[in-house]
Amino acid sequence: PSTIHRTDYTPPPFLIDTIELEFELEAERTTVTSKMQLRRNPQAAYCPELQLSGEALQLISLRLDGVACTNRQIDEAGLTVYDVPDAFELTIVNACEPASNTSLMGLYLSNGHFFTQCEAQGFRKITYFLDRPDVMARYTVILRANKAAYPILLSNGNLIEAGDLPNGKHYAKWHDPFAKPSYLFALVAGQLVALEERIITHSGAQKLLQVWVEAHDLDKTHHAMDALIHAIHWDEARFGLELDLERFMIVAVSDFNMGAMENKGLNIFNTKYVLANPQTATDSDYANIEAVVGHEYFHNWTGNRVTCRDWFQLSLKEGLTVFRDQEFSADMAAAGAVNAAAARASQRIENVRILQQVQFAEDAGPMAHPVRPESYVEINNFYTATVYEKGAEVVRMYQTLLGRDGFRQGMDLYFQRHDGQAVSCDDFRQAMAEANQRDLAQFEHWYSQLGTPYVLVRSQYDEAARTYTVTLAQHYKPVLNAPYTASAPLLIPFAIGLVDANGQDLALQLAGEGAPGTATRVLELNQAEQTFRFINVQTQPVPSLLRDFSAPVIVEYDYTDDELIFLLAHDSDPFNRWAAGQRLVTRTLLALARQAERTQLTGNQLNQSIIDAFGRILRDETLTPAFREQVLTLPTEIYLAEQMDQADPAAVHTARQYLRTQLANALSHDWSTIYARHQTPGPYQPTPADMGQRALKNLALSYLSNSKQSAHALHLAQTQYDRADNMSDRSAALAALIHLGGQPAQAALADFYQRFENEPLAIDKWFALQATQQRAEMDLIKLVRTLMHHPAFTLKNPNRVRALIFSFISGNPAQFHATNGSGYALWVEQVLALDTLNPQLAARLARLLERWRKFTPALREQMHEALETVLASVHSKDVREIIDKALI
Ligand code: HT7
Ligand code: ZN
Repeated sequence: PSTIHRTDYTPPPFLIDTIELEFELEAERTTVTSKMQLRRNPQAAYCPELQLSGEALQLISLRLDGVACTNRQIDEAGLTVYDVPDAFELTIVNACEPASNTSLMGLYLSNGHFFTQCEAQGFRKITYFLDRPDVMARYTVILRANKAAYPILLSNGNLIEAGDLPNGKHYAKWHDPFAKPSYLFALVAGQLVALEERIITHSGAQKLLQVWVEAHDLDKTHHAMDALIHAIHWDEARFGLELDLERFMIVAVSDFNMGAMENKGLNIFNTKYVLANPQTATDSDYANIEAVVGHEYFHNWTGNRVTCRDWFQLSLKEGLTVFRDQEFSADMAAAGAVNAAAARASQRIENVRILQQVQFAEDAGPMAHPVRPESYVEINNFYTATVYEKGAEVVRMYQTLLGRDGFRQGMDLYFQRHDGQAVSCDDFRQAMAEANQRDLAQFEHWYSQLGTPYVLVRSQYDEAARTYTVTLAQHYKPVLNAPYTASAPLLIPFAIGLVDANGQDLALQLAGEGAPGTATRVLELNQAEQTFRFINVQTQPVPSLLRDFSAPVIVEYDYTDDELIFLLAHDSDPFNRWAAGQRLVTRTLLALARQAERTQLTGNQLNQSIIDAFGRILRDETLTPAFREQVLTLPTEIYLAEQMDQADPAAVHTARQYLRTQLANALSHDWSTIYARHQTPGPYQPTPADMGQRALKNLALSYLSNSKQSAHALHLAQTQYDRADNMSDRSAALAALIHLGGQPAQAALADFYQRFENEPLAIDKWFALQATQQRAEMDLIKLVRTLMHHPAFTLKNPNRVRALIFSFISGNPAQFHATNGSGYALWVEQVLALDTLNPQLAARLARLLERWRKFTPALREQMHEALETVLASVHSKDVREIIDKALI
């Protein structure tokens, strides 16, 4: 397979102004007629022939300006039409086979309904086309299908007409008034029902909102609808962006490769990010639904109205839209909270936790790439944490540097200039710069530099001069097998505070400034090394560095344990309070892991002051329950292994279990009190306050089930399981019961399965809870294999595969990395099984071994062998790219 390079971009030789599509929808063989108006692109080099992409299609006929055309050729990449005129009409009739399409790209079937997924390059599996985002056309779509089997026929835009046809068929005609790239095309046909709402937007226009689902799921659509309405109002208020279509539809589908898809006016969603009622969805599900509904809706402007010139610019829409959905979720949480700042901070902590855990590891491995990648083999492999999460941090830094108003002005200029266009990350940066009269040339490096930057901090207090000097130096660490250095220094907004001995923030004053200013200062680090001198500092402070995580970097500063305990207790920046706790606990866990590699961990090996510090947080009623839960949640085993020079999953597991048990026992009285006190009376409500209470209470249950008081924990878990009126409580109780083991666990698992047999998303939880259980005596590989033979398991449903196989590998690294290689054997089998079925999902699974060089020699060798085994039999370019890169 060939590598595509960013710098090879050339404009499309032809443009397509309009396309009329007609579908004869049949499961086995669907016929597509496409009539397109094409013309040569005046901006492009002359090209005599027209090359259209097409995959797995059968060409039935081709006419050019109404005349049958034979001057053409078909190969595995598509259709070439030779010697075409400057402007012409092309009519193509082709067929595709939805029923046998297991890739979930293009046109496919799920539960007997038709769906499409066209991003990034799925449209070419529907018909021959210039399937690239800078070719934007106006679509008119006619769908014809059997009326009884497919009573609902949907596509993008507005419904123009509908009616019956002979032979039990019917049709619907849709027109989308906005030119769009082919990746935003969608159709849905099936037996669906909708929850409907009508709203009036800012300009007074009435809009129809619909959430389409299978009939038995209608009671689970209200939260998604609420989220959609909130998102519409939020985008008007925060960015002045209004819904531009008469109707906006969301459709839920069970078989889906990702979370959701922002097709113009017809968003298609994984059921996991739409369906919720208190019985089947957890608090996290409710929060994720709000975030994903917001995300896809916000794409209507950032992605659809202004789209990407080429796929290297993916972060232009994804980074920006993730930033927007994060801001939306933070505003929503703050609006519903007693302590708005705390609610906002908890959201920020969750966002950063994912970045640090997933993106930092990606950036240090063989798939490391800049936010705007330089090359790819398969674009589906570049829907990554770097493009999404680091991309969102890059956008956030504009706001940190320019202020909220400045950022808004930049956004306004961006839309003013580029509405209806396909543009690049440079165009976005240019709009931000010009709207704020700032030179942001240096900021470009955030798009082109791969790897996580480190900021080394040195500080010096001069008691006589009452000055505190902070030196910031940016650098990179060579990563395994991919040594790289910075091309040039980045512009890093580095937020800092200085905390005095009483735990109070100092009003910061830099040398040369006439008066003290704010407690937090955003220093602009734009050189390799820079020194900042604060004056009028009366006593030696403790620095609070990178407040609110103002840049996606790793701070290196030699905090003592006591300083971290101090910041954990006093920092006014809640994010840094959490970060101090995480630094402390990570340090402790890594020391324990090193010890576990040499000897058994027995007795109490912990510094009592650390336990006391966490105990104080746990008991501090001035802190929100949500925040306390976050501070007392230990870093994951994957994150911890990543922090070791040589990842040793077994040692990490031992260390983490040891610390959990120590914290469980030392604070067992507090855990019991917390458990009793943080019940949520009244009916289930997914409010930030109730969610926080449930999170803390269920963390207490989890710690108690790891404590000596297992009989007490068993009683609490059993009672909670039986009485739960919501899935958060029921699944947390089930997790505790599984952990405690024995007959109660088996009985609860059987009950759960029976209760939710007809709720696939709940059954996913049933698989995931078993796959992620932390019981050393349990052979989980054996269990996973047994569960793979369960009648409810199928490789064809990505949610199910993620629930069982992905959850096991990421949630239980110690067992997956068993020294006998049984985990790797499972991985090889499943990557190869998925490789032909669903290459996109197979590649995601393949990535779970990409960090093999990081591991201890014995594991590394076996992982290497597993990668070579896959390479020998792989078919898809998706998986091949991952394995090739891992083995370089
Ligand atoms: N823009 C979408 C990305 C996407 C996707 C979605 C579903 C299936 C396959 C997909 N490939 C790419 C989702 C988003 O970021 O909003
Ligand atoms: Zn997106």
